[in-house]
Amino acid sequence: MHSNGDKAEQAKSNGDLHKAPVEAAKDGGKLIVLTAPLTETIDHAGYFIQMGMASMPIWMEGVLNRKYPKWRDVEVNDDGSARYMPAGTRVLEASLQREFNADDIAACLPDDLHKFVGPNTRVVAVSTHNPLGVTFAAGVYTSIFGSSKMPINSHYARLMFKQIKENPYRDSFKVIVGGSGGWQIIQTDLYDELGVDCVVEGRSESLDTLELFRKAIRGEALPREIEVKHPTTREGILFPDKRTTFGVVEMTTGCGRRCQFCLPDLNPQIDLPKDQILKAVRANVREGNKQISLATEDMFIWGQVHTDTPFYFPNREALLDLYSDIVTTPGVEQHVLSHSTMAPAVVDPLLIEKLSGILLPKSPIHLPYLSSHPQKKSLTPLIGLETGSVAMAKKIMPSKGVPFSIEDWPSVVIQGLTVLNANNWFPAMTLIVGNPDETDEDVMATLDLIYEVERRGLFAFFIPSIFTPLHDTRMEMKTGVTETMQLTPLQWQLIMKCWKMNLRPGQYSWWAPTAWRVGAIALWMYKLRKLNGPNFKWPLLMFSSAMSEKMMGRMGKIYTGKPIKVKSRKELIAGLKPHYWQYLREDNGDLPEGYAQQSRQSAHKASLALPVLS
Ligand code: B12
Ligand code: SF4
Repeated sequence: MHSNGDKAEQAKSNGDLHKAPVEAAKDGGKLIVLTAPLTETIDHAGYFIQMGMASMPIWMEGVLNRKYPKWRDVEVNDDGSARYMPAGTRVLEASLQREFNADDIAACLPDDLHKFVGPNTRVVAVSTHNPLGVTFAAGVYTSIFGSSKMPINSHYARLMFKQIKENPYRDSFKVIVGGSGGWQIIQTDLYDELGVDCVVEGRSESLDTLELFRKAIRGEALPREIEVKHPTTREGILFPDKRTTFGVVEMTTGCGRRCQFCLPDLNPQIDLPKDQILKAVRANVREGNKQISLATEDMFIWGQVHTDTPFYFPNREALLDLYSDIVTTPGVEQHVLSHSTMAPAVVDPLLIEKLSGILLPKSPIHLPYLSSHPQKKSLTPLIGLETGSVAMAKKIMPSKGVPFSIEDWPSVVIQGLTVLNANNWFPAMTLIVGNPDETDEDVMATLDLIYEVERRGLFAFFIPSIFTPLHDTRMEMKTGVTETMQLTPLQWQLIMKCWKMNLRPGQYSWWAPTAWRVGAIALWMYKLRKLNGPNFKWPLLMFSSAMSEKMMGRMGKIYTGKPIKVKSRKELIAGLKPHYWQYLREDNGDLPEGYAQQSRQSAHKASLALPVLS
């Protein structure tokens, strides 16, 4: 095993492909070669580097290079294949190995393609998460920064496609693209420019995916786009026996809350077997990974899918057991949370407290200004806030807060965040700006909620993004704001207020201050005022703290928010439908009036139903 960092990557990453020493593929190359963009494969600098690369334009790459001079140093195996690859590529590899010989398949980084692609190659399969940067959050920030709208990740994805297109054997193989970002190629119709033959939407385990590869190997024409089925059972999901980027191991698929804009929610709700998860964790450790992250839309549904209890009442014991076995697996030194929802923190605060005891010691994230943990550790799951407007929430995500009513969404957010912060969880919360039909009142309601968070001294990293109608979702045909120029003063204020608040713990979210504080006003004078229009001016001045918010409010330049009525946890619980009471945990307290009587009656009924022993 060695690192490929010191070679001619710098030259190649600048698009200068011909300066790299070219070794021919051994024995005519592999039948199937798998690859993924370099920027989606790296994992040695933590999650945030990839998120930063998705949002920062290519002209800001120097900022990253200074912060992480070695970010390109990816480890490769002795034969030149990749030591780690994004989980999607690894599952694809496992899926193909059901049909094809492992020796006929190689997974490598784009710069090493020439070592594996030869006259025998019939398929180059690409897995990509976000190749063109036209998704939530990623698009908006690059367009705010202007001139080159190309995010760093997109630059590297395009470079990979160029490397494949210019391969001397290009005529003898097909290029098949898959992964959660494949739809971006379909939607922008960049097939020819990128040299892509076919985009697969859906999972590699599908038999239709295998048939597609067979067709390509036979040299038959492929459809431009194909939708393949998602497995519907736990057994249908495969687990790779190799190392993945960030040690990503799947935990669940689907979600169940049915938000209208959401793509993963369209997948079947499945929680994956613990023994398989642990096997994949051990495979990562065996291959040198020290970090693990369980991929999920909502970690709290695991252990409660298709049971007698609704999935939004977490299975405390199952979750504690799973996470404790993961973090105590020998060799696991770091564990990072992926996605979750907010309501479970209100439903079961004790679960959060107990999980913190298990997970904090292995968290690599330190927030010295915020955390009360002795080593200042914290947990930062990604949680969707999306809007603070109940009217908008009813339209786009009526079940986001179940078991609580969506009418109580702002209270669920505040109470949930209170529980999380008390246990050193400081989530990254996404917001959607410019939803279809969004009114000034909707934006003001979201600002009210953000100001309430600030007033209560709570903390989350708020990540606003502009509404993107994701292909295949229930909002696919809707349009919201399409250019930053169209943003209203209030929408701009919301975006800039969120970032101003994010900067409070300062240098510890390195990419936010770097990206946003670098001469905010100078940048505005130089180019942003033309690009983003007059509505940007006062929000930017507010962001840069050029004048106090109070003063700007008095001048009528910004909206300073109004206090909102927040229900306590007890009040939220009291508002639950009585048939949900049976799922409450008594040790969390705040039980509704009449609870004791109801549970006595259920216990009595249960005892009558017991068989009589003689
Ligand atoms: C872990 C994760 C991350 C991690 C690590 C990513 C990595 N490189 O490994 C981090 C935190 C860095 C990350 C960042 C981002 N992410 Co992310 N992430 C995820 C998450 C939770 C799991 C991804 C995963 O590994 N799943 C498991 C694997 C097995 O699934 P998979 O990749 O989809 O692969 C399957 C199929 O797609 C298919 N397949 C995959 N490749 C191929 C190739 C071929 C040829 C074929 C036939 C099939 C195929 O088969 C596989 C299974 O069999 C997903 C949500 C989810 N549950 O999928 C979001 C998700 C993919 N991310 C998302 C987003 C928006 C982002 C960001 C843009 C967020 C941001 N603003 O910063 C960035 C972009 C990063 C970048 N490099 O540009 C969105 C995708 C939206 C989209 N593209 O349309 C998702 C769906 C989350 C969401 N609910 O919105 N992410
Ligand atoms: S809670 Fe998140 S994952 Fe679930 S449906 Fe809504 S947006 Fe999708």
